[in-house]
Amino acid sequence: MNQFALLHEADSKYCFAIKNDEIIIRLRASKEDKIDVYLVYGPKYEFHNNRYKAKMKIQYEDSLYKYYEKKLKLKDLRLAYIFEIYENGKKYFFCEDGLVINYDFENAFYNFYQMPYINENDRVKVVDWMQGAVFYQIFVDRFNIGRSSKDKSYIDMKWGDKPTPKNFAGGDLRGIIEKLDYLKELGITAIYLTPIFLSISNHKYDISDYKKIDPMFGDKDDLKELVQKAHKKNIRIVLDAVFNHCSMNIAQFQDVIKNGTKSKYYNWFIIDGEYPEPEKGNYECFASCNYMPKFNTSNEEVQDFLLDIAVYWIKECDIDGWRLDVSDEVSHDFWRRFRKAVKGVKSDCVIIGENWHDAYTYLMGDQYDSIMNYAFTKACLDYFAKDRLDAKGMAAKLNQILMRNNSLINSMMLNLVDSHDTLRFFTELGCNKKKQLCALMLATVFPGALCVYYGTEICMEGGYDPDSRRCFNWNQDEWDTEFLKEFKKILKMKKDDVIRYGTITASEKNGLLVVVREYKCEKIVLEMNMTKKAVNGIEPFKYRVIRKGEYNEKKIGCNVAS
Ligand code: ARE
Repeated sequence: MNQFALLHEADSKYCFAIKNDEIIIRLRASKEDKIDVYLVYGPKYEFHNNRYKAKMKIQYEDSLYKYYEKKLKLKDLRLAYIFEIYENGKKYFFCEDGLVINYDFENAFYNFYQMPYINENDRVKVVDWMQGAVFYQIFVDRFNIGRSSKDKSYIDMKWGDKPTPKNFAGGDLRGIIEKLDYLKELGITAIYLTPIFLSISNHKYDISDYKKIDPMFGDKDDLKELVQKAHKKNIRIVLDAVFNHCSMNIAQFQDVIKNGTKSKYYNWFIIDGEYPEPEKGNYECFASCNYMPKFNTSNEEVQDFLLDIAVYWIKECDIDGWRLDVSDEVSHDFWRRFRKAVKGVKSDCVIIGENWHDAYTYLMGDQYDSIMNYAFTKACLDYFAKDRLDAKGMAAKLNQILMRNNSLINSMMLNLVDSHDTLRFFTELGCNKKKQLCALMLATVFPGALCVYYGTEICMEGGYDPDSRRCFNWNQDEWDTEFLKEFKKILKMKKDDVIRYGTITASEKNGLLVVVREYKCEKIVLEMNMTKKAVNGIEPFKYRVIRKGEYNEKKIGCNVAS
């Protein structure tokens, strides 16, 4: 047995409460080892004479490891446990002392693993509506121009012209309100808007007043109306919180430019020198964009300022969540306060970080609920577009991604294949519609929420920013209605309990990617063929979905024919 591969950590993604009296325990082992693993557990204060033993099941397998899992319902919330491992008839124990041949249960006081107590407020809370949500991401300037009397003189491109980094097409909040029926019909349950507050750019990631909606997009009443009308249709609204940085035009930064160290806002930013000098770039900013000075989020005054904004829009307009821009460059300390403030006014308001990398330390229940799952995006690129992964590699990759976090967090992940920051996935695929449907099907069956970038449903194309931000094409004569029909069918599946709450296994069989979701006595099996020849009746770039209930078996989402 490869004992170096064995891993367990108490109070982590390897041991976490899913309810007040239910926990999941995981053990990592080498993929090569042929072993049987049992969990030996009991009430902490009685472990020496009152124990149970349960077999653990392999639930995940990546390229190096397999992960055993066991769910336990507890009567006593103070749990002691160790692992009993069999290899070639030989017995071992794995405990806080590592791998041992004998374990002295009579004197087991120091070296068992433990869940000392399940404290309600330490447990990860699930935002129920996130499980199985279908998000629609809108880059506001490019979705739709509503009927309004707003000053349109800023618009400097014709709807449908090729976007440049700086031009304005005129999309706004009223435009979204007018398309709510369209979105409802598509199967959307939440909308994520890129920033909408006062800013001179078309993307509005450089904000100069966080309490004012940019007049290009509308006003507070428009946002209120959007939220109210969306709520009536059971659609939630999530806004973009740009709290890492602001615009250099914000009053506080301008004050520092004028008064330097004498400004009461000097410590709101991170400046090297008496005055910030944009030409010199002697202050921290987003990437190397001088016009986006970085907030000093370790400063409590800055924290208070930003928390006030976060709470303001929930109270004023009843929004349902925040997507956090560049969240990995903002302090954990701030996000902990942010969570308390936000959940304090609306407990099911979702918090979604924009961390492109492993965000485990933000996802332990005290900061965000979810992140934009760019690791999933990358896996999809490698499997569907770039031929860098085969089904076996893809299954291993998906398992590895799932093992980054506990399963409650996985059930709220925002899975996406593209966004305003990437090329359009359809373009990455060389405009292959079959592959696009396969990728969207996988993203639907995968645990969590799905995020659809506006225009995906009508096969919009686009290269890197700004090309990924083209105007939505409202000319229905140019839509592929067959594709749209298939796409809607896929989205419908997200509502299914087995997809919302089920466990997942991902594996490879005969070159097919096989994803199985199980919940109570329901089971859904997705088989996908990305090879160049037909396998088990599934043509290349096609999939088959079979639902297996307790008493029935039927095909529900089958597009096996080419
Ligand atoms: C503008 C130009 C770009 C140019 C850029 C830099 O349009 O062509 O490359 O400036 O000079 C917003 C606008 C952008 C604008 C940018 C700067 O939307 O159009 O770009 O402001 O003015 C990293 C960050 C991640 C960030 C991406 C873009 O970690 O947080 O880069 N995403 C958010 C938003 C953006 C937004 C900003 C941040 C700034 O979603 O829309 O840009 O507020 C790897 C790394 C990631 C990296 C990722 C992409 O995977 O690990 O960390 O993300 O690549 O580069």
